[in-house]
Amino acid sequence: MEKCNGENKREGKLKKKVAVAGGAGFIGSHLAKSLKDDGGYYVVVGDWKENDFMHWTDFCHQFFLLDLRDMANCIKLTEGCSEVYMLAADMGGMGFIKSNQSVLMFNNTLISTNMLESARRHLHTVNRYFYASSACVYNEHKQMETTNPGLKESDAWPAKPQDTYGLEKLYSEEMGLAYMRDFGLQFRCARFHNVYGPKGSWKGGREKAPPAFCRKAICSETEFEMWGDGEQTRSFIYIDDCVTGIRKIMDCPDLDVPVNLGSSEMITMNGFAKLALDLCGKSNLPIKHIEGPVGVRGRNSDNTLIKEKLNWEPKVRLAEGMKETMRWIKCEIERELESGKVQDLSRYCSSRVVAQTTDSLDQLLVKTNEDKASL
Ligand code: GKE
Repeated sequence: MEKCNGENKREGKLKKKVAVAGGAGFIGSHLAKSLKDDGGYYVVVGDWKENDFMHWTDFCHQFFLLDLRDMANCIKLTEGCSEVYMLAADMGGMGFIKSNQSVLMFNNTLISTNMLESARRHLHTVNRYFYASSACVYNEHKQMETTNPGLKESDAWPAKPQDTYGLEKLYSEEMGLAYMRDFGLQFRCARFHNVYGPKGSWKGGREKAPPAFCRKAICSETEFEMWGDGEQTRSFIYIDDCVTGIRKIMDCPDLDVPVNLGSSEMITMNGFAKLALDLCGKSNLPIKHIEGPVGVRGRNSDNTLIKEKLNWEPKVRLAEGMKETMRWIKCEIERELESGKVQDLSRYCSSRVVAQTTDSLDQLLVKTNEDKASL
């Protein structure tokens, strides 16, 4: 199904056409909006779902509701583009990636390989290709201590990612690098370290710790539920920094190896819960530790390479970014209360672990046949 705005189509002739795969997702939609607002780009987005918080005309000029597990759809999306940003993935936080390993591996392998090969077929127009990788590629043995000094890019090898989600990302990085060597595709790649901010998933099970902690801090009255002992550490990158970083990496003439895109401001999850509670004026609420998917013990971003190559690193402090995220999630919850969509906030005091189903696998041929009918 193609949705496009005629006026914007005319405008497209004067601009650089770029594709954002997964552009209706959290990071993709913010990136697409930044390119659109820039004024010099005609932004085409392809995704298998619409954005939950924005209308497509807010962030792109043309929107294709397409299943990117089918290569014909990827070829259509990338046609005539000079840049391709590949952010499409079936993904989520620890409540999702740990319990959905087979389905994520199947879906993401198809999307990543199809998108890359589609860009190769359009090499006469595609100058650069960006691939969104993840800190999940890193060897889990390098993440056993809470005092992680920062993961260097070389720490991904020898390979031993904790989950299949990270293994697929690492394989797709390598495939992009091989396409660059063999076919001359200009490949750029960033390893995202837990991106957060307004207009991202904050409920349902796919949400990562930052929105989950905001939601729980807003809704909890007696205790704050936490998976694990809370001593595990992470760093989080604010969405504006992430978008700035992607654009700088894409524009850099000689950054042709995967690079960390993350903050080096590391925090324990207990400290992070305290930050969220402080922002809600609930500093004294006790933390209740429960069983749950905890992931690696300690993770932080070493920013030596990005600083050397771009003379830049993410700037937004965690307290500042969380304030914005908290404000937005508060509004979402108030809207749900006013509309009667939710009456009892106690359901938001816990996080869900999403059980794996084969629904998306069973949908594959159905959806792609529907897409073909509309091509
Ligand atoms: N999501 C979530 N929700 N995490 C919680 C919760 C909760 O209610 N309570 C405690 N945690 C803990 C998790 O157990 C984990 O130890 C930590 O917060 C961070 O969880 P996360 O944000 O879901 O995900 P991770 O940083 O462990 O891993 C994510 O890393 C990214 C890359 O850095 C992955 O889920 C990937 O989605 C992603 O690529």
